[in-house]
Amino acid sequence: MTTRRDFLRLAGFCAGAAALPSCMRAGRAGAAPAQPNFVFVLIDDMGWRDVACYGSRFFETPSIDRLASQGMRFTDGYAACPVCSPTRLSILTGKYPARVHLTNFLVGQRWPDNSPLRPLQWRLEMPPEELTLAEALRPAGYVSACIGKWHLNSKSPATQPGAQGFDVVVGQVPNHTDKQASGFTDKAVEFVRASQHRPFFLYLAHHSVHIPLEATPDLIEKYQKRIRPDDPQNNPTYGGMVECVDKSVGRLAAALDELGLAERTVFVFMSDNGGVSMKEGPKTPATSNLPLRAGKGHLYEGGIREPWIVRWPGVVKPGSTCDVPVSSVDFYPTFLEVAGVRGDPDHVVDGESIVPLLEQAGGLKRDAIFWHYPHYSNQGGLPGGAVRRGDLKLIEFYEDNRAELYNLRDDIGEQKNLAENMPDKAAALRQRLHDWRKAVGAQMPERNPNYDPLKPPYSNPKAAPDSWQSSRPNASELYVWGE
Ligand SMILES: [Ca+2]
Repeated sequence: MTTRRDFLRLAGFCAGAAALPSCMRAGRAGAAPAQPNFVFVLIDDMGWRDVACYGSRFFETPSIDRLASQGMRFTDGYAACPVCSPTRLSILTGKYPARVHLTNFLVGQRWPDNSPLRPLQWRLEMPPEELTLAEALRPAGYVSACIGKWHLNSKSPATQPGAQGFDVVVGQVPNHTDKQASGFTDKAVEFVRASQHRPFFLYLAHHSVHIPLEATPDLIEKYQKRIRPDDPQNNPTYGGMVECVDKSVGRLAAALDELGLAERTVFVFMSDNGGVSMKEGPKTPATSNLPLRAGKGHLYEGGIREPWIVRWPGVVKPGSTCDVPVSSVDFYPTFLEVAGVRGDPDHVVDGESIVPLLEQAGGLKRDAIFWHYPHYSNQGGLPGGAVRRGDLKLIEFYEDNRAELYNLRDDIGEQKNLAENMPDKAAALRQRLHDWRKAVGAQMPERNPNYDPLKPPYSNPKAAPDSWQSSRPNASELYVWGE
């Protein structure tokens, strides 16, 4: 049996030796050189439609749009979770959050004290034994940087990015008025410059555009002038924040051009969960995800569908789009395939490499993707799970086991629940979801025997998130229809 150490040695040997093309991605006609670099820009809480090339008329995102025009824009790209930390875990490990029991953000859940389900204790760190992308790429000669938000650690030093394969770690940069976006970008450009002669993996995870919303007066003024009565996206402060992260993308792309690295760099842009489309602190809602329903913290499309762009010169056709559903669990196996790294056979990966989609050479083997969010979210989301197979998506709500079924092809806004019209399809998808939960060992919340439906969810209303206000939210009313 191959031990992990043997595997790492083997992987490093193969990927580092040009004389062993079978280990590499050689042989593709006109392909980019083996061992491309990876730049992964992750925005915090940016919605699917917060980018002009995804339909926004309010936000200006010329750099992200340019990236899309040079690469592939996924219309059905998903985060594996409607909140932060679990999606980050899925990117860095290729695993569904349910498998690791890291199903909620770290750490601040406000569970109602009177609810049908008892609070569920989730994993409060990414387990140190997880083999992250940075660790998997290291034996192939990659140097890795984690710049910005990590959000996967406990107090244990073993859970910090430096202990998870990242050679360069920058968690804070002082004195920046844009939630550190420009400072993180400075550091990212520095890293790229310093690493230009070897393969690198840059994971640039901005704190922006997360609340609290803040922008400079000139940017706020600029976006105030762009407000139109018929446009549900109308938050000028958030507009300034979106512009700052767009500038970051532009500066990074320019640095890659200047250093002659763009042609051999896979550049990914995405967000970790949907936009904040409901009240959550001052100056919110941040955005509207319309035509998608709801936003961050919800299993409706607004909470999980993301801007998802991959630029890979010489391989990805410029200006292409892809509507195959893909998930953040797919990056790990994709990057490993691109880098020519086989991966540790002991490391379970839930995702599937999307290289066939990037090459427009075929489809994926799997036919469904899954979500498991057994928590109440600060945005009014209810504990549930979801499965998407083809155009159909089923959401199961764990409080009462009701299911909603939507055909996203005809009904991207999830307005017409087909569960009663299509009982066979609903039952089959529900079974798929249950089978998947069992297969990954998902944790389910228990019933609360003390639940009193006549009492409010929070005995102290002030403890309730904004979106709950004083009464139990009706999920169907929780999305902002552009008022
Ligand atoms: Ca987030």
